[in-house]
Amino acid sequence: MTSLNLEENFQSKIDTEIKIEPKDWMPDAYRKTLIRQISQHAHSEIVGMLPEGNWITRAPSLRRKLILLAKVQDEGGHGLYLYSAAETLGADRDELVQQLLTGKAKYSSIFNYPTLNWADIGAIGWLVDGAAIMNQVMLTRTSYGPYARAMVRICKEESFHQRQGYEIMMAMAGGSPEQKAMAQDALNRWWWPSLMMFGPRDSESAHSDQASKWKIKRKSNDELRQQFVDVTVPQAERIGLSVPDPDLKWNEARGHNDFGEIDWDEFWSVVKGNGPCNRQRLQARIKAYEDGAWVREAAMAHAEKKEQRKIEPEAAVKAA
Ligand code: FAQ
Repeated sequence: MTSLNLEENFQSKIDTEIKIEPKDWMPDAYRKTLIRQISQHAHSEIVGMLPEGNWITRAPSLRRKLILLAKVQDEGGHGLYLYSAAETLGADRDELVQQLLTGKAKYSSIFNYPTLNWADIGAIGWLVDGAAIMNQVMLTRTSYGPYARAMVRICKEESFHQRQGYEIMMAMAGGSPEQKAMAQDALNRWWWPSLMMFGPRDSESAHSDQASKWKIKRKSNDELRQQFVDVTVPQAERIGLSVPDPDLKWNEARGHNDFGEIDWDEFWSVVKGNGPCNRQRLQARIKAYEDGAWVREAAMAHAEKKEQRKIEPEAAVKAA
């Protein structure tokens, strides 16, 4: 087939909802876009373990500690799935990790904000996982098979995460006046960064048009952001908290909430590495990578030994 035919065949599969699988022909740019997005997503899950991991030792009860431990572990698992999905496209996992550690690769802006107290753990589950699900439910229908399938399980787990966060907020909002004030303060601090998770406005989004044609994205950044606002506002009202946006107002004609302008200077500053915790997050990942060197070396030595045993079973037994 000529490259034109290959391209037409590829696009017609996408148009007729046939998933693209690892061994199928795909344009280089499709492969590159997916590796970029999936690896950024993987990095987000791994860096996303840090703000909450910080509170495992300080959870207010054994029950809360167990739940948080399980949640943070789930995020690590999501990262591993996603690195594997990127590998099916020919990406090298070590290279992807190096891109994160050297600051070359992006990860979600949200994880560069600090967790100041326990209410922040509730706010992260409710808002950050809530926003993540909104985006990831769409990705269960993305055109690349391995990414879409990974998202199905990830969404089930994220849904548990969102509920545990909302439950923390519900308990605090229904607690003492001090606890309610902590919950409100956490909502105030996490609301706008959560809206930023959906990315720049559609008019500023460099990748959206092409990603929509390839059905990598099925809803735009602004559509998902609006959906998140519409779902979350009544949840806040139900527990007696108020969303920190004076421009927030139900618009009967649109059938959606109108909401205020995001501080896009803050968004780009965080994306470019200058948020409150960017340096701290990268340092934590670099330290974890360096501290884990012996584990990688031991695993490699073990794998080599096993391989050797397969090739020369007797020599290997003697050597042992
Ligand atoms: N932060 O043209 P677009 C989670 C970058 S998982 C940093 O609109 P695109 C689970 C973008 O990469 C959260 N950078 O890009 C959890 C691009 O840069 P590039 C992560 C951002 O790809 C919960 C440039 O701006 N989820 O939270 C951000 O079409 C709790 C132009 O933007 C995913 O990664 C941002 N917020 O749309 C874990 C989902 N937004 O590459 C622990 C998969 C945009 O040109 C605890 N990703 N940028 O240098 C996606 O759906 C898409 O990549 C978007 C961005 C929607 C994020």
